[in-house]
Amino acid sequence: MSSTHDENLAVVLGSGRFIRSVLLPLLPLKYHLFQPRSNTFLKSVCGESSDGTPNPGSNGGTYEYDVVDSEGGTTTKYQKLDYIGSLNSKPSQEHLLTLKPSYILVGLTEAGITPTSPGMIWLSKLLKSLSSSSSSSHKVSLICTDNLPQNGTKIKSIVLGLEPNLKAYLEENVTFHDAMVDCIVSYRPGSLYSQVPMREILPSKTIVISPPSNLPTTLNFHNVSKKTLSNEVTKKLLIANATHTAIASALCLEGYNKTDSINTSKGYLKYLDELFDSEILPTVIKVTNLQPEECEETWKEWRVRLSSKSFGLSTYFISQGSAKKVGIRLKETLRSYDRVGSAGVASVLRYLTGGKEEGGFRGETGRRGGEKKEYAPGLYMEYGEKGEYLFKNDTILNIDGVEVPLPEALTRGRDGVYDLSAVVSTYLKSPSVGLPSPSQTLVSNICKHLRRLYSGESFESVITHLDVVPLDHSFSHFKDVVELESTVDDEVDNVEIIDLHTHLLPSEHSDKFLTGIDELLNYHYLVSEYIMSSEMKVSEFMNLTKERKTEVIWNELFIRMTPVSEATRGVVNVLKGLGMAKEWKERDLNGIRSKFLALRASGDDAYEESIFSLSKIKYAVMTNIPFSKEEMKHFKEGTTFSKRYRTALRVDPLLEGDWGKVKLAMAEDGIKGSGIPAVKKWVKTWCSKISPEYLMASTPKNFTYESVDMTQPGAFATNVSGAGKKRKIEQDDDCCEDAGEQASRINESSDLLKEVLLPLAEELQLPLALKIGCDRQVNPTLGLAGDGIVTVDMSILLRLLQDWPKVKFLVTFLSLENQHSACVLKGKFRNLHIYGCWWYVNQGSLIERITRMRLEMLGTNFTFQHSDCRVLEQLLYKWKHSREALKLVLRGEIRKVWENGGCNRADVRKVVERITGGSYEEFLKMRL
Ligand code: FIX
Ligand code: ZN
Repeated sequence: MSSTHDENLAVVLGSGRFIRSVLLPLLPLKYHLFQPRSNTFLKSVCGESSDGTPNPGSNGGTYEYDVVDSEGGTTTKYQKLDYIGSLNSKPSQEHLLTLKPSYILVGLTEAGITPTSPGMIWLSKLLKSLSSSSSSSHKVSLICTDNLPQNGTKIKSIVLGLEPNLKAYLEENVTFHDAMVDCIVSYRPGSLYSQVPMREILPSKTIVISPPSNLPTTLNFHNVSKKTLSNEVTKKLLIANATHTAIASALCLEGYNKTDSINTSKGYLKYLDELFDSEILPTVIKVTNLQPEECEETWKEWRVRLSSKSFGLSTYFISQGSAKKVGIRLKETLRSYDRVGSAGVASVLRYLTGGKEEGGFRGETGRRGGEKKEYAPGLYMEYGEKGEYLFKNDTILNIDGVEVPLPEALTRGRDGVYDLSAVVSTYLKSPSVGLPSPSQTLVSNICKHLRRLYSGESFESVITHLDVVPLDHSFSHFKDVVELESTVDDEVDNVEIIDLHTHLLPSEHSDKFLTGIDELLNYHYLVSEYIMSSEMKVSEFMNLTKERKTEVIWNELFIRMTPVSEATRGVVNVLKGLGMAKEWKERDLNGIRSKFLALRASGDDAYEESIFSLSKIKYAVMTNIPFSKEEMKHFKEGTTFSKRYRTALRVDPLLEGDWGKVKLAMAEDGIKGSGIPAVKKWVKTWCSKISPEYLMASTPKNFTYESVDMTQPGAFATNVSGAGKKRKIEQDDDCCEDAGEQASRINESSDLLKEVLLPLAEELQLPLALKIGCDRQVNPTLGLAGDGIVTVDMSILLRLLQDWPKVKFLVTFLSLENQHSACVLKGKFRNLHIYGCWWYVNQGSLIERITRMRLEMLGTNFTFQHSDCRVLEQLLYKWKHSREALKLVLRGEIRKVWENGGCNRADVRKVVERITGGSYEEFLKMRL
């Protein structure tokens, strides 16, 4: 027994699998280990006497653990202990107090870090005995491996609570390191009491501690500053652990009991990638000073470990406590993003739905029965016909003044006894999660996914089609037409819309950000309306300053005349919506100008956000023109902007075959060469820079597309990517491998559409958005306002759809007649999605007519509208007008459904959500 201080002596409190297989082997120390409660480990190392008591551990012993490599190979390793005892036994307790260690290693699990746990009580006694010993100035380091934020600091405060007199001694001599630990540890299958740890190869950041200790920093053990530790903790919690929580319960529900089953479907990892890219990464960057690259690195490393076929953890085991894990690991993400993460939360809640039973709560996967297995002490899985499992819960919700355990509240929510959204919202607000005011979208998304899971739909199907609205039996059928109509109005008014084509640019692109009354009144729709009635010469008008143009348009269209057109009514609507009814009434243009300035006083980004939120627009797709130097400079500079905007690459000159413009833009971007490969490279560079939702162009009046007969001599050289009649539907033709080689033979009369745009759309899996039916510059003196309309030959689109079955086409038309033919085509081609009522058909009466026709012909497989806004505030009126038209259509159409056999709010919501963006997002994801 040592009575003097030993530089290499470590007291180990706890005998968990992690500390045994990770920390002890990592440090070159002599260990005296104390089991806090039971003595099973002690017995397994030292054996037991005939009366069942463990042999004394004074001589220590050796234990085994397994290390699994990436190939699945297992190596058994051995770790020596100089002493092993139990805090239950008097001799061990006495032995502990004789020790003078330099290190105290704590591995007690979260429940053990409390003032009443034996581990903490004996730790305090040990420190007290050290403080009163002759060598009390000897330094001691305490390292804790329990997954608790600021674990060292927490332990220190517990010790001080138990032994307040130790304050000065602890300050002077004991360093309580905060630590982050990271290593997946399971147990050797079949080992008694799951005693033998089985761990993965140590990851690079296995243990990170702060403040730095005098132990050497190694590849897996890091001494770091407080700041670095906090970043490491954030990365682990919000990236690695968050994705674990978002999938573990779902795996249980699908009947998988090991995490490596994540590989059974491509959908799981794809979902986690999407969660990381679209929700976790933006959140982490926002809430920390971490760079995207290091977060991506963390996800990359974790992703490999998570999907390692050779190392799976018990999904049931790790789903324990997930009600709280949602709070710790996913809350930040859910605060500002909710689309993907909400599915993970729904899977947790579905898993935690159950009824009280002896020993815990009983849930059902409903998937399979099987052998009863204990996954944690006293907790079982699959012990019946319905994939039952027993789980613990300590989250209690206060529902209408009554305390109800979460599993029971969820069961009642599922069965319609409680309002499910009230249960979900109470859970999110409860201390378990701690989101004081969860957004409505978050609650409704979680409920949406949860209902689908309750109805028996698999998690895989839910995440593949995130935006589907489930059948909801908790809503009853409409009792009368009044209720039906008011529900339709309510759903249409409140749906968050995806605006899939606008000309808006974010406030950060300052010179391109259009806002305020002068921009509103200079809109080209109003310019053309003004010029048609005014006697002012067009050239004279065009030469006026913007402010002067505003004034003449105001006087003519808003004072001399009554604003009855769609565009003029829109301006009045904006004024009303932004609190300028008085100024409108008094026709006070200057008052309006100052009010707009005042609205922007708190910053353009805040103002911009308020317009999006007032208009209830989820996000708007921009039109980003690589031919515009001024616009692209913002992307080149990497200016960041609000997530309310998404990008689209506008490439009209490629469609028009305008080599001149293309070459000029390429030269400006420093691209050498002018052949097909160079153009492709240029477009690809922009795609990787701005990550567009789609490529887009509006077709010129004389736009044609001829299929090329590939049997003709030379056809292959000019159709390297497979365009032409040979390339028919369902034909999986990969002949574009050598495109680069072939392309050198192509000269500038090459067809940019067939040889660049369409092949690239296919290669990059980017839809091609076409706006068809504009007759540009029928009156060129009017500039933007001088474009007309043309009805086009629909066989052109037909040929495109036939020849390019792997390219998705998003198409809208200007001519009413074409709209009908488009519906017919959509009924034949899955690679077509029609959207919006554009420009000359963006009028209430026409929107109604087109939308009704589309519903009748296509169900909900279309997007009813896009705004084409150029000025921020137009979002307010364009969408208001379109929502009004939609309400009128749906009141009638839903009524027909209701008269047929009844329907409810969920049925209305499904229609509304699909045609205002849901179908579009589904189309983008669809595999052709
Ligand atoms: O091609 C387009 O994207 C059109 O929307 C524009 O050219 C047009 O000027 C417009 O703003 C229509 O609303
Ligand atoms: Zn447009």
